[in-house]
Amino acid sequence: MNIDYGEKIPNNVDLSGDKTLQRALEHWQPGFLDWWSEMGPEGSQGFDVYLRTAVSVHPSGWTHYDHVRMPEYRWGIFLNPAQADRTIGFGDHKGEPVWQDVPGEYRANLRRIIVTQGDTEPASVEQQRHLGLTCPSQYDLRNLFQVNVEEGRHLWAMVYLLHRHFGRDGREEAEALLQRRSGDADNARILGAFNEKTPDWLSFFMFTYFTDRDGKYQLCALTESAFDPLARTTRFMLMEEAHHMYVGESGVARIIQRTCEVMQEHKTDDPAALRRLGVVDLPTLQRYINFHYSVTLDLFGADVSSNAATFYSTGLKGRFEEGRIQDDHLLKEQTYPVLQVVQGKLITAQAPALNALNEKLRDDYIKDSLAGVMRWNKVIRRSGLEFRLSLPHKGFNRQIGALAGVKIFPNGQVVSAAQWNAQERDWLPTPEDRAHVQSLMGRVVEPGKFANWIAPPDKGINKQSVDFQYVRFN
Ligand code: BYC
Ligand code: FE
Ligand code: FE
Repeated sequence: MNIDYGEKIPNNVDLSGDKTLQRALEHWQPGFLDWWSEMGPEGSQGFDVYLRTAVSVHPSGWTHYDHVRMPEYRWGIFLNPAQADRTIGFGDHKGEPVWQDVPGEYRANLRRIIVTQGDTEPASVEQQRHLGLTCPSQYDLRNLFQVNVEEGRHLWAMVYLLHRHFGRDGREEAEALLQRRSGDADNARILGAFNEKTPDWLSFFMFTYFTDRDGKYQLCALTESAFDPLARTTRFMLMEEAHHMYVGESGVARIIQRTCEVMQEHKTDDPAALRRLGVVDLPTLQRYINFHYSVTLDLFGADVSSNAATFYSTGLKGRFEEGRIQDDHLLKEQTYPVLQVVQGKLITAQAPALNALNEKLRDDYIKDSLAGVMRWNKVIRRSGLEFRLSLPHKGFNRQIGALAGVKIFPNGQVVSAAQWNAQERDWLPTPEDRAHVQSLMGRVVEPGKFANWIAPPDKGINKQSVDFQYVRFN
């Protein structure tokens, strides 16, 4: 299961054993590299960056760390080993052997899922492409680039499936993945959150905390897939994902830490004063949480969705930790609670469980998201301050599903458009908030130095010191 780096496209799928496929992917590769140089991290071309590269898919030793010239990063194709005799765990085909090829009748849906997953990966790189110019430290710059190269590799993972299993339309979809652009008016990325801007590092950390976590949950649902190549590739992607969420959680925690230090030192919680002192005040941080959390909740799709029911029944996409759930894994009889607004009030209705699978995955996600917010609050509590961060109500600021368009405050109160408009500034980042955060963004690249608005991390990467030279600028 070691990865062959002697090949033009590093892989552990015996690519050289299928010359036609190898040629097709080698044909796609220059297009990918062109996309990377046009839309990948700005100004990074000559940098040597201390990056981890996958050298095996074995959990105990899959990483290798070294300085890599950025555009020479070796993107490759890595699948977890096949599990012998794996059977389908849910839906109408439960108990049958998993599929190594795509059944004709599920081809369109599988392609759509793979394309949607694949589309988010380059989208996030595009969203983050200017951030290197305003990094708060070398350590953070290195983490940004690590996330970016791995999202690039996640695109490769999906493109491999498209080329290998979907013939000509797969190749066309792979091409289209390089054509769409985040935020483009004519050719946007597929899902809402991936067309938003990531203009500053607070947004970046919020994105990697909240939106990469959608990645975790969607990938977990796909590791259950009856289509075994998808299950195996998403399982490996998840190993990389953990670091992305760590970058987000620890990044936000370090911002909170620094703000609390300044609050204590100057004995103030006045946002205007704190802004003058060059840190992110906690109410602004809360508004960024509200924004990124609500935009990410939309990524789970409509609360009641016939697509979700079909994906599950046909074995394409399971639930989070399907194997650990004690039920019939068919869900024909069960119901699941979903929120609705009836006569201006939020009520809980019961939907058929099969149709409510997007909502179920969203609920699993919410639990996980909350845990990190509690850890952020510990940072504040340890500083002896009263302020507490929270997640807004599930219905806050939603654009997808039954609650789309309904105005709901963070506390869950359904309000009129007029009430919403009067208070929106308290709940979502204002242009002034964004301008303030933007004003903090300088560029700090001296090893071991950090911008004023963020505390250093507790530890470096791969047991290196915090002041290690993570990036050589040449
Ligand atoms: N924005 O029946 P519904 C990651 C559309 S993140 C815009 O609920 P479904 C990463 C939907 O397409 C993980 N449109 O849809 C993170 C449909 O359109 P049509 C990404 C949306 O299919 C950070 C209609 O609304 N992976 O990896 O049940 C950095 C009806 O909706 C949105 C996946 O998402 C939206 N937010 O559910 C890098 C997994 N939501 O057909 C990477 C694959 C829905 O009416 N995707 N629509 O025109 C899926 O499983 C499903 O497509 C979704 C949507 C769960 C996303
Ligand atoms: Fe990814
Ligand atoms: Fe990620």
